[in-house]
Amino acid sequence: MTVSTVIPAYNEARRIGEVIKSAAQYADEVLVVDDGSSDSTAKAAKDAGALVICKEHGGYISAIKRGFSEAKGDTIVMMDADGEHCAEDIPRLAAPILFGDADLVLGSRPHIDRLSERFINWLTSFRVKVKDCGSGFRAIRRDSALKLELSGKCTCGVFVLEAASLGLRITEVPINLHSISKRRRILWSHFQQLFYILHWLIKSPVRKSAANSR
Ligand SMILES: Nc1nc2c(ncn2[C@@H]2O[C@H](COP(=O)(O)OP(=O)(O)OP(=O)(O)O)[C@@H](O)[C@H]2O)c(=O)[nH]1
Ligand SMILES: [Mg+2]
Repeated sequence: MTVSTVIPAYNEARRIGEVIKSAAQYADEVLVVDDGSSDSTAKAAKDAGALVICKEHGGYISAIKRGFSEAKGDTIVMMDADGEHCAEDIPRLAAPILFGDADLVLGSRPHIDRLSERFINWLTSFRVKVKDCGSGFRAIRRDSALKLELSGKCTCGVFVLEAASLGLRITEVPINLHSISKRRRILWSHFQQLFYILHWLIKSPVRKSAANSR
């Protein structure tokens, strides 16, 4: 079984090199999807040894979907390029998939700063009982990842809800966060995201599935 790390990156030239070097210690392949950064993200990623896909701008979801289709590993770990995720957590995220116990493993953050994310979490938990449905640090079987449509402004809530509706076995593992100096902006897109989440809440069966916690 092999592990690919898929890193969507947009204007992350400053931090991406370190992220790739640390991810490469735990993954067989490190793939970066850059869709039109105006800085030197693609060059920094190549210099750090990643396989870089450059595409036309399409946003975060289109970048991770492209990463899913290009990844060679049986297990894909999605990870952010801004340095907040700790590469040392990759083996713990991938393990339940490698052992055949789960199809999707969510990285559960020690704290969720944004109010909008906490609200999305609460809403999502009406269908899938998870502690953190908005972390971008997740592991998923490649064949499962390729089944996801992922409509929405981001993956918050919808990733887990769609996965549950496909019958994927979902597990959560705690992750650590590096503290990075980055201003937390208000994600206005989360207001629009609520409509996509409501769509899945209405569409998916009433059964409340619980994710296993490790
Ligand atoms: N390719 C691509 N990557 C993106 C795009 N938007 C965000 N990303 C990447 O997706 C990851 C998550 O984006 P962030 O801006 O960190 O989102 P976040 O973690 O929810 O928000 P912060 O709390 O501000 O860090 C980062 O690696 C970004 O570079 C995009 O339009 N295209
Ligand atoms: Mg981030």
